[in-house]
Amino acid sequence: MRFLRAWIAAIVLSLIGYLLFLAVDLAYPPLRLFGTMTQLLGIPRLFQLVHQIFGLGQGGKIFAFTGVSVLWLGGLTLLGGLWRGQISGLMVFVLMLIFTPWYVALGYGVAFWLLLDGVNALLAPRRAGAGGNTGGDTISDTSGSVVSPIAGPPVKLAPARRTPAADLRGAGRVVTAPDSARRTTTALLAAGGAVVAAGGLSALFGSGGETASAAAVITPGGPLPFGVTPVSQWYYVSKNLEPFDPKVDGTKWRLKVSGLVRTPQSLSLQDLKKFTPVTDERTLACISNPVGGPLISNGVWVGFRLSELLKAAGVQGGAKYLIWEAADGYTESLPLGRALEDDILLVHTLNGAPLNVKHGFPLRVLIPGRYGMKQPRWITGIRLTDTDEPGYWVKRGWSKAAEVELLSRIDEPAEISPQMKAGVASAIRGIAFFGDKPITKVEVTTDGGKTWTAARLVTPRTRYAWTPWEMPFTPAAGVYQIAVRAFSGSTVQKVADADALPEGATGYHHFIVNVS
Ligand SMILES: Nc1nc2c(c(=O)[nH]1)N[C@H]1C(S)=C(S)[C@@H](COP(=O)(O)O)O[C@H]1N2
Ligand SMILES: [Mo]
Repeated sequence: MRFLRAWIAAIVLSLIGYLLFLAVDLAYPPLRLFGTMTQLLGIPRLFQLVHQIFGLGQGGKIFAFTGVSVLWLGGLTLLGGLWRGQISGLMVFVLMLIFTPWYVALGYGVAFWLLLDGVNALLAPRRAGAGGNTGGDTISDTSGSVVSPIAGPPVKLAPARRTPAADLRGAGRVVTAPDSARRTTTALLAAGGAVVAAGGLSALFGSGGETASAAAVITPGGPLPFGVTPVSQWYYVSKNLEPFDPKVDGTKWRLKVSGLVRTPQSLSLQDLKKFTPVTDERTLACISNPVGGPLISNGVWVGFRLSELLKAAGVQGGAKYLIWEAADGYTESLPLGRALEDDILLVHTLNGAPLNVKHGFPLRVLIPGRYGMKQPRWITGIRLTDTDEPGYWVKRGWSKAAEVELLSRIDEPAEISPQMKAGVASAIRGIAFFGDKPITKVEVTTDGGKTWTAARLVTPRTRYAWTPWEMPFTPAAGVYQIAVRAFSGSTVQKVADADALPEGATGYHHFIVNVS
């Protein structure tokens, strides 16, 4: 019963905490715990293990967050069940110092203490020693007296055990009715807590994602140009669980330009219109994309040049780094020299529609040649500094520069159960990409690398878009080991297999096709 009451207190505390998180952005412990745990993914073996078990995308994160929730609620229940309010509160405070600021830890410690005492006072059986089974339920002080959890002076415990006389006097029966009522209430509240916890988790992972991406459904006046990824199929990677991605209010949003600038700026979405619009087709790739993986997309963006904004703000002499700030607390940095080049775009439109929540509304940055981790979404601030402040993933062991590796991928036939019919004229197709550098040649093998044939390249419309390629193929029945490799001038795609962490995956995309 003590544990059930602690469970109720834990649920109430979590609910209050979550409301505070929504209302005033107070750090939410389960989310903090989750953030601390993602740091562990900086350990290569762990990262690989998690990705092997759960694949890419949100699967691993959902598992981790569920684990964290269980840990959080279970931990509170255990603490609250083992010790009385004050001690439990103190333990909560001390343990939370590991992953939250001290004032949050203090607030939660005190709140849990009060909640636990409150719940115990309301729901604990009131028999002061009348029943032999109440020892665990009463709060006893060292003098052996029992402090009534309700109110009033401590009651001296005369006999420690129930006496037959007490039974005869009916003492036991007098309290039986309210006790069972309390027991029922406790059970109901505890069950309610379980429903709330389950509901919370399913709301988090169920429909939440769909509503967030519903805004992505766009009808651009016709079919997209060849090789452009529809927003609905755009890859998605986030440090946040999708329901916790920031939902920015466009009317209140400001882009702050601060630090070592002559004229600090605070720009509304309207203000951005004064910058010269630039439209460009660009490919974005995630550093954790494995060889042949899906975490790469290509779109048509509209925005303006970072260099124009920096000119308006006026860069001060001592500035050496540009620090990006984002609505979700994500940060990244870039040496100022790179930041001043005019190929960096701040974009608000993808494939003809404003960025949706998932992909960075209202503004994100595109930096050619770098992986997605260097390019924050939901940006809120640009700060110029004289010292570097390593970014979110850099602090967790990922590449500092995060420059895109030369890569190529086979899309047709599909790697998962590839189907090709003997004697039917078909083609092997795919894409190749090298960030800000051009693809000059793509070669395909169907015999495990004994011979290579040059594929036909589809010249990209812009410099920073991927290069589609295809090779006609009319196979006879048999088993084919197909693979692809790309070239950029004298640079050849790395043949050695390397894991994504820390510099991005390398190696050839290859698999076996059975033709019958
Ligand atoms: N604010 C913010 N920006 C971010 C991230 C993030 O978690 N928060 N993730 C980065 C990573 S690792 C990648 S690969 C791209 C993914 O962008 P997309 O999901 O729109 O494809 O966003 C980048 N920008
Ligand atoms: Mo990424």
